[in-house]
Amino acid sequence: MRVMLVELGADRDEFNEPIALGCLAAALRNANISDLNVEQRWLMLDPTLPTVEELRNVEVVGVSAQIGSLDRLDRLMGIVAGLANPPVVVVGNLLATYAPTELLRRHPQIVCVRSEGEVALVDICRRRALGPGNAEIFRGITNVQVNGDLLQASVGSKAFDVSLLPDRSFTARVVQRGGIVRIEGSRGCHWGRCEFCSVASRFGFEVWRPFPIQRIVDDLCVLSSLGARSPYFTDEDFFGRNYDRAEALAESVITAKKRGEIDRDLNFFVSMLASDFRAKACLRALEVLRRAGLREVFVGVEAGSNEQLRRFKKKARSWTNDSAIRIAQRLGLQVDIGYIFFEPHMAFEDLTANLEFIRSLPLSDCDSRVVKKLRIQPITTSRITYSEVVVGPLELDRLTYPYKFRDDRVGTVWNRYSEWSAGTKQEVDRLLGAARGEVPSEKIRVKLKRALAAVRNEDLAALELIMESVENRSEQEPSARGLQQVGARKRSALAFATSICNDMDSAHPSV
Ligand code: B12
Ligand code: SF4
Repeated sequence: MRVMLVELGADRDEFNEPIALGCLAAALRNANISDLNVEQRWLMLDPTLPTVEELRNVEVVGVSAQIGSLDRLDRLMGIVAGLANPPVVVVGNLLATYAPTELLRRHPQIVCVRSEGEVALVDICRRRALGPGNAEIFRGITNVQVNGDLLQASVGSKAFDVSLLPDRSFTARVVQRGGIVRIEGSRGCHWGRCEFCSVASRFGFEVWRPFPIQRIVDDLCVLSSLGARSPYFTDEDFFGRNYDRAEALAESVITAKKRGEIDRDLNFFVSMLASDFRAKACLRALEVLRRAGLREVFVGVEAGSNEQLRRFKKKARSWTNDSAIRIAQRLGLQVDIGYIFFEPHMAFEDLTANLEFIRSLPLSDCDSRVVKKLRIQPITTSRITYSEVVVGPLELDRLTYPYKFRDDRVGTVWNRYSEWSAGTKQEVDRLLGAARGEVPSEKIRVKLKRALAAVRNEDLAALELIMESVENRSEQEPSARGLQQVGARKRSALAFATSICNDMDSAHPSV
């Protein structure tokens, strides 16, 4: 039986290892389906869609559809339509998870798998292996959680073997291209309540599932042998409040490094909650993790305004966030943050609080874009909370609802800022990807991160000028000369960051 897995790629110029494909390929190969042949295609590596010829004897096509991949999905469905005996097309990942109804309206012949795909895809392939028609029963939305029963509608499967290592067919090429190698240590989030976040609709409320320590260490050994030196943990909540487990994991990594099973220089990145820093056991674990190679932590700060944090139902207030960042830095870790500067219900004062807060943080290594607006995502509580500001239907390919700001002045600031910053997004995305990925040396990463921090500071300077002019109700273009000057500084900061990135590209071995 031939199965083709296709990762359609994103519209960002980041070279992220398609770990979902690796998980699905491993689950299929582990499933004892007779004569199974699994091929994997990643359009970021080879942008050509599979042809009619290539698809001719394929029985199941598993498509991973992220934000910004809809045009490729449409084209793929066009190719499939040209086949006399079309395969079963199973679509998973973000578009299928968060907008299955809209996707099925567009392509009624597909099977949409919400959330995790390991169990569902194996089951669909098993059915298909019994002969054409058998997979037909899956048509429509599937959360297959088999346990003897089909189409049992619950999200967040516990039924698959979490000790199974993902297939790593693409890792070596990701390393060669200076891309981002991904690894999983857990799934879900113990908090799961943040208004804007979709983690609960994927895994269930307050569900956090750790992977076995040995699996993570084994996976790191494989990555290390493939040349990866800076894997990125995709976990939304690396600790899951289980700090002793994290410490034990760190000890195991240290041992594996001593034994030469993991390269001594391997370092890694994790995402954590600001509230974690309040637990003594977490600080202990962080110390051991740092010795094991923890380089950087990402903290979802999201806002400086406590009103906004309360509306977001974050498990932190501005003081929790402030002290988290300072503690992380004292421990010698690089810190990156998530920040949702603009929110539809905010007052102008919240904008000011957000600007003051971000300026007060010692964020020399934070490379992320910080002037962003909230995305109202489907299947989140924010869709209900903000329903009165939503002004149109779901934008399927972006997975967001368009909205207006309650305070017109906030809306004006956002529009003027967006206009000012338009045009540099692709370039910044490429630089961000390079700073997060495999690098020729950690010194260069730090240099690039600092250069990106300088770009971010110019964004804040422009925002401040725009806010001042809107607050003073200036009829004029917002301090046009000042903005031009900031724009010129931003361009030169970007040129500097780009030169570092180009040096990095030439230092990577050729592909
Ligand atoms: C790495 C990452 C990124 C990277 C790379 C993204 C990329 N395009 O590759 C970067 C930093 C660029 C990024 C950016 C953004 N991201 Co992001 N990101 C992640 C993160 C942390 C890891 C993804 C991952 O590798 N997971 C591990 C793999 C194994 O899981 P998976 O991909 O979900 O695959 C499973 C299922 O989806 C399913 N599946 C997948 N493919 C298929 C195919 C078939 C056939 C089947 C059956 C099943 C199936 O089975 C897989 C195994 O169980 C997730 C959080 C998370 N932990 O998933 C957020 C996440 C995906 N990101 C999110 C968001 C919001 C964004 C941004 C919009 C943020 C912003 N404001 O700019 C941008 C969008 C950029 C873009 N245009 O794509 C949200 C998406 C929510 C939503 N409803 O849209 C997530 C879920 C975080 C969150 N909790 O809110 N992101
Ligand atoms: S802490 Fe992070 S992952 Fe958890 S619900 Fe909030 S935003 Fe989502």
